[in-house]
Amino acid sequence: MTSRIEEAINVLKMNDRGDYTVPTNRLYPYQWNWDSGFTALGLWHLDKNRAWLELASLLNAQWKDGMVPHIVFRQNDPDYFPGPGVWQTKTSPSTSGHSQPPVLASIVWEMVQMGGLDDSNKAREIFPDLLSYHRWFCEARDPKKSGVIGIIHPWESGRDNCPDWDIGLAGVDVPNNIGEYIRRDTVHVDSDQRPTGYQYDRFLTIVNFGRKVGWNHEIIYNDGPFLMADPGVQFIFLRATKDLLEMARYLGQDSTLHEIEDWVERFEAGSEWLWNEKVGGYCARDLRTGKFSNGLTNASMLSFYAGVGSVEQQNKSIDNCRRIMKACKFAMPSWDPQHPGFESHRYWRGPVWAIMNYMIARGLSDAEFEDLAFRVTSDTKSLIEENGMAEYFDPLAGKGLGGMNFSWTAAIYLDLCRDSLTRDSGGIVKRAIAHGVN
Ligand code: 9WN
Repeated sequence: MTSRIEEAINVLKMNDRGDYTVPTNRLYPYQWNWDSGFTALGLWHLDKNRAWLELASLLNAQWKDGMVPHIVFRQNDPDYFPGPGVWQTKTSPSTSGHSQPPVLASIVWEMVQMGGLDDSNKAREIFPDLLSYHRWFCEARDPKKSGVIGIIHPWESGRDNCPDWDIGLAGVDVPNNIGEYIRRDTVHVDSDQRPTGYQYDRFLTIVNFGRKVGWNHEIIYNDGPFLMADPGVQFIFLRATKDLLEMARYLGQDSTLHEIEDWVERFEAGSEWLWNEKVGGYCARDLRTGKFSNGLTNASMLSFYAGVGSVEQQNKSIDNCRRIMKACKFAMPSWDPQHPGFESHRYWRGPVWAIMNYMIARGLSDAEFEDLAFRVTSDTKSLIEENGMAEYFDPLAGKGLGGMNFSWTAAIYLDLCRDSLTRDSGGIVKRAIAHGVN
């Protein structure tokens, strides 16, 4: 039996498609935005050039207006639906039509801090792209300058079928002819671990609207079928903007400082709109109706990662965090287990995700809740060590779910083992990198 470190290296090699990495074979045969970000972090510990190439290939698909799309389609693969023919973005390469949680600047900043001159030079090369990506978020996803990011599709949150979106999806009118499509995801994974048909009908209705208006983001923001604020994207964006600012200072990008500082101020202030006093935490909220989602998620716990909230708000979030952790064998579930709608095995309605845990643990540690940060990190390690590189995990039973041999789980595991990788006294890592471990 190979060690989990060797297995993680092998997973990244198996999913390597030259200049990008697929999340996993067959289920997700293209390049995804935040997957590539986390994968680059894992790759960095093995091969720095390959890690930078992962980010460069993603940024190669950046739209002229600055958007980094959520999927890059380099070819048409019948294993995934909806493919390029459904999105029809008319871009080269073909892509989907919206974005995903903008982790890129945070990942780049992490790589620069861990690395040397070469890494700084690579970061300097892509800095303008990262800046224009953030500018796009500010303009297209907060055109009224309210300091609140609006997502136009649950897929833009990366937490696709979370109960957070139930109120927004209830308002999406599905036309009668929407029934004429064939899902591919449920061929690869049990359907009780995936979104329902009700949700897919609405996911596609929103995509069809975007295609109809030629992916004009002004129209989509103003008149599209779905517009919600997401604590996940809000806090990941705010943290990434703060990291971009640090990086700008470090790399001497002085002319950009003022603009980035303004964004930090704007989105720190705007985050208050997501505070749900009734629940005692940050919740998703419908931007058109003002209605709150009434449950806590793993994204709610990213407030520490973004560094927002008064002492009182932080204490309330921490009380909830402790309560939720007590109710689960493994932290941090994607939906409050003591709340209706919790399903321990269904995708973003309960399971634990290694990438979310990575960010939550960093935030808790930054805010000096070290005991909680430790619990999240050690649970992540245990889940992976006991079950392998699964896409997500059951927070009660600990079982690995969804796609297996998953790139971002492998990448986070390698990052968690960064000290052993550096030591590599038995040369296991070097051998695994050179030959693979089949
Ligand atoms: C839709 C690739 C992606 C992740 C998302 C995750 C899932 C896609 C899907 O897989 O979404 O984008 O088809 O289910 O929810 O976070 O980036 O791993």
